[in-house]
Amino acid sequence: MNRKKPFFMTMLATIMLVGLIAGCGNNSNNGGNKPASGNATNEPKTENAATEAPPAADKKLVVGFAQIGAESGWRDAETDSVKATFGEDPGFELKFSDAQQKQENQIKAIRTFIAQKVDAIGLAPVVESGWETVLKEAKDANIPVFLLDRGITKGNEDLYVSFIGSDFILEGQNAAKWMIEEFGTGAQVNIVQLEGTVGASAANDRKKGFEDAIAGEAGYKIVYSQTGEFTRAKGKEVMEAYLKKDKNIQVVYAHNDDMALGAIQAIEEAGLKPGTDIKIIGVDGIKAAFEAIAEGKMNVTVECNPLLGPQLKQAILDYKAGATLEKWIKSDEDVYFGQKAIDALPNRKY
Ligand code: GYE
Repeated sequence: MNRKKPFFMTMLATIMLVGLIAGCGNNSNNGGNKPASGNATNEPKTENAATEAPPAADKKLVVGFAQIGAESGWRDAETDSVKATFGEDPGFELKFSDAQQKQENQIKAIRTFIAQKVDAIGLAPVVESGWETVLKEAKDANIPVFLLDRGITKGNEDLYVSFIGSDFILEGQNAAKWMIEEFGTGAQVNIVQLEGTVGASAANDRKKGFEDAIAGEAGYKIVYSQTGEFTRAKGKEVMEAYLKKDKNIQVVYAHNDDMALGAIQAIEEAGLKPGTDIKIIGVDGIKAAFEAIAEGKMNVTVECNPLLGPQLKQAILDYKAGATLEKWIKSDEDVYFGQKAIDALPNRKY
């Protein structure tokens, strides 16, 4: 950092001069001129900042992150990624809030961030709907909001800068694709679907992608579909209850790996062999799922990348530098099963 100072000071002086000539003192984020990224602290961002003296070159960017909770291995990995990314960068200060699965707590956290005049807000919305009022408040305070991992109800695109995360519909389709390739078209397959948190985009879209993909396959039937709230305990509980009534199922499709792992326990306790008697499909790609695949208890995991901290940081820097961002910054993902999963296990990062 110190070695870069003379260069940085020169850049700073240049930018201030350009700013004076252009007569701009406000962040228009118009995507026209794109100042070199990394000089983000020089951009007066909020109306408050614009009326004050320009921030010192070493002023930290304060980011508030309204996290959902700690319901799954995936979520823990995402939290770690965000904390590590901002914690390791002296240019940032992170304010982290854990909402314990409650939307009202996330709304409260956002209001606190607004009152603290943070420079940017990251939000992982627990459910899709009900964000208009609070996100409008952030917008009115000129604080950019970045959605991380889950989306909000369509039609509200003006309330956030970018959504950074996965294509959940595609994940559902990929889960179905694996299953149809495994059993073949025309097969008779009874499926139990373990859904994620009710109202979450990750649950709605993984359900939609999967169900649409099997719609033309008359033999593939979802015989039971119930929320397991994205947790291992609930996944196990739902599966246990169902197996008491009916054991004639060939597939469990779980909206995340934690629920799949819970279902595996329930299936074993019911005297059946998960992975063989009942094929197990999960989503996320957490290490524990790769281990279960290696042990033959699980069949496939559709990857969903939780390591979103670096992308969030980059998006904030780009935005502050005046760049126009993609509305949807997509993650790169794969599908793992069989030997491919076993080979990938040693290098899994979460
Ligand atoms: O799949 C699940 C988590 O929103 C993509 O939330 C995320 C989902 C993830 O709890 O494990």
